[in-house]
Amino acid sequence: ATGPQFPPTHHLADQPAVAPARDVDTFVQEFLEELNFGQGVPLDRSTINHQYLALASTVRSYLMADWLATAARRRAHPAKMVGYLSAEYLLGRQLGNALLNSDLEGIVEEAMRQLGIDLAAVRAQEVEPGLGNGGLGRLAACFVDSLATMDVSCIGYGIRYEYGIFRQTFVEGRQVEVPDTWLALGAPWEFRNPERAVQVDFGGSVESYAGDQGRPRRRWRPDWNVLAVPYNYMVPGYHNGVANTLRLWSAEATRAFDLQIFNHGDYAEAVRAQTFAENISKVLYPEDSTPQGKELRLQQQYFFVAASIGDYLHGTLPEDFDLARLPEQIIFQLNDTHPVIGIPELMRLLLDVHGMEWDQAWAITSRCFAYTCHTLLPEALEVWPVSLVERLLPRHMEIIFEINDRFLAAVRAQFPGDDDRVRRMSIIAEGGDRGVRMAHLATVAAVRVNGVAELHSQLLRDKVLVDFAQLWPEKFTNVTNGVTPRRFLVSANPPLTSLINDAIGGGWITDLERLRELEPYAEDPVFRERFRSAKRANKDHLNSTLLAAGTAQLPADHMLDVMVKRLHEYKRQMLKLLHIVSTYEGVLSGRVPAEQVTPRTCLFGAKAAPGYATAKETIYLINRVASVINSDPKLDGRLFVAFPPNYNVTLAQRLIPAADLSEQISLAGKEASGTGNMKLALNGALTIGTDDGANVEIRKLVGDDNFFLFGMREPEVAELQSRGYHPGEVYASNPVLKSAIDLIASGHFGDRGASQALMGDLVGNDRFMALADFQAYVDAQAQVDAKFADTEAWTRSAILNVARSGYFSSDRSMRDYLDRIWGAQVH
Ligand code: 7GP
Repeated sequence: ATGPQFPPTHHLADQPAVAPARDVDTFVQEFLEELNFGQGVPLDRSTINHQYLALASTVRSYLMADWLATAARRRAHPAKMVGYLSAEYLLGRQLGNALLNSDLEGIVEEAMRQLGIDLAAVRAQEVEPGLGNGGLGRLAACFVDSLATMDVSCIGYGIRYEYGIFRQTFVEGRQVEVPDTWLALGAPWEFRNPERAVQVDFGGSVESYAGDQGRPRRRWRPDWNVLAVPYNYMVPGYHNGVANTLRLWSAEATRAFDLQIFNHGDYAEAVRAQTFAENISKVLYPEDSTPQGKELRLQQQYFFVAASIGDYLHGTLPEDFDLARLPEQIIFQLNDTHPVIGIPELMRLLLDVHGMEWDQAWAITSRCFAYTCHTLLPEALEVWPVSLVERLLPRHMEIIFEINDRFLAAVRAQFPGDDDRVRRMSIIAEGGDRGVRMAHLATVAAVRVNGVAELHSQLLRDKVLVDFAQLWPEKFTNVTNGVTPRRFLVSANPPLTSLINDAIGGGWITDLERLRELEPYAEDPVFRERFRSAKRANKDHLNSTLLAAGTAQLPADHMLDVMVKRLHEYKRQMLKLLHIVSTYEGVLSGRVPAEQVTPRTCLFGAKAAPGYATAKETIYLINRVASVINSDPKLDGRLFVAFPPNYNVTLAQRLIPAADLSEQISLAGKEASGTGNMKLALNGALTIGTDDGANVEIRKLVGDDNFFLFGMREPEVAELQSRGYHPGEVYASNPVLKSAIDLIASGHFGDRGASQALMGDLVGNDRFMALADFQAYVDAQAQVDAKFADTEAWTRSAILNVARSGYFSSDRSMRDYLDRIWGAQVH
């Protein structure tokens, strides 16, 4: 091994440049200065928003001290760095996290109390930065939290979208999207760093010229550009004085571009040009698990990746750095295919800007990237039209062709005469509309390719990328996802946190496997009662949040059964809805006496991509079912359906600690991992789930007695698929299922036309086999009811879920990336 290695974890930072005082009096003083001189108001005239901004700025200065100290220490002891490239970071609120990680909660509570400020109201003022869609974006946020906590040198690169994921509202049950104006009331956590702006070029053509000693070379003549301006966010580690950087790029018109037009006196054209440039970071594409083949999206991808690699190469590394040693200094982790255009970008810089020959440039590039795949849906893999890439990034297209030619030559050498294999593996999809398969490009160039749970990684190897796994078996690895226990347990669930602390101390917060020490407490009736009272406190807290949002209250004595995740057919919200409707139909038809129904509140949280019609129709149906069921006296208040709008990280932090049952019911082989499943188990919810994604590992760890498994396994799904699946036959042969579907289609829940269309599609197509798993699901739900009736047994299982979920810390995921990917010394 050569070059600097990753440092051991948990180093304390050196002294900061200016050490903040960390006492209440000083904090009060600093806060008032921010309020008076930063916000320009005296305390008695300040609004909650002034107070929020002043408090955030005050807290930020503490993070800044750590950030300066961390940077100074890293300069003195350089170590290999992780450049995490992600188009999404679903951060959640910053204030609570900053207070927790920098250990300022006590000081701030007392300071605000002395000033007569309502800290809870101030915290509620924060609009979370929703710069991501779902699992992939939230995972990136958990990973940067863990890396800071483990004191690993990392810079997270991404896009500062002016509008994040839309705010979801319901109008007569239908989803209506409202723009997310998260920056409108101020952005106290970021600081703009205009001197480090990077110009990003687009378009134009490529020309040949004679280089050194007359060597023929190529160079890009772009015809437009934008300025990428960095905004830094500090990522504090937990109680360790470390703050890493999250650098999000914002697009602005370049001065030259602007001035040139202004000088021609065309004001309107100058403004148009500016708007055009700024559109690039204007809005997050609200797609989840499907690619958006839009030109603007490719512009976004290249924009942030070119800025990030440029920033690292030409802004971060010392000027005289020998680029041959680049792989010892940096590993760029590609969070799905969105940043994969970075591969030809690095090649271009090494070839065209630094004058290297192909073999040397490739030797470097092919050691600087690793690729994480987050899906199993073939339709979710990005393919960009060659014509588009050629027009937007002509030099990159040339480089991609060259990478492909050399790669396919190697494939032919290994598998002579196997033209089919060559076609399958090519980076270029041939046929009418030629396309660039970004996952293939990533796999060819990456040091390592990983899936996000064991089953997913196995299916990547055996199915999605099987040809590549045959060629390079050592390239493929798994890193099971994880979640940060700081945000999703300590911060979200104070009652459970203090219960755990009382039992086993606080060491688990950075060493989550230590939750195992809770196992014996599952047998302690006093502990179990305290555990239940923590759940009740969380339910009350959730209720007060829902009340404030104007959403219906949840009955306190109900089982809280939650399904929170993006709305997608493969996740099968419809399957859960069918169970709800069949329970209701059982009571209506007299098949089941109401008093035999377990009191349950079924809670959904889900956004649908605005263009995803079936998903939106499903939301509309859930809302209609809710309004009928919630007001039907025949159910005697035993079944309740809640669908609070705008599920986001903030709501997740309230909801997850209150949950009793976690719904993880995707069709086996479709959910890459899931991370909500981990958060819920860690907070003591029992899972009802299929053998899919990380459910497999959760069940293995918590034990079969503490998990409700149901449904087809992946090989059975594949088998049924190839045999031919006929949902209509399932419908016809299962009277309970048929009655539920018929009740919906009859218009009992309103809008008969919409109901019939959705049920028609289900019975006719059922792409994700909800009907095939229906009976198994209903049977498993009966087991849930039986267990819930035995309060002590349920609580025991819930405690064991907490005790055995330590593996799902994102700290462990990061250690796995360090061991299996980032430390990897390759050929
Ligand atoms: C998600 C996967 O659907 C989910 O199973 C996984 O837990 C999560 O990534 C984190 O790995 N994928 C996305 O959110 C997504 O947009 C694009 O995938 C292909």
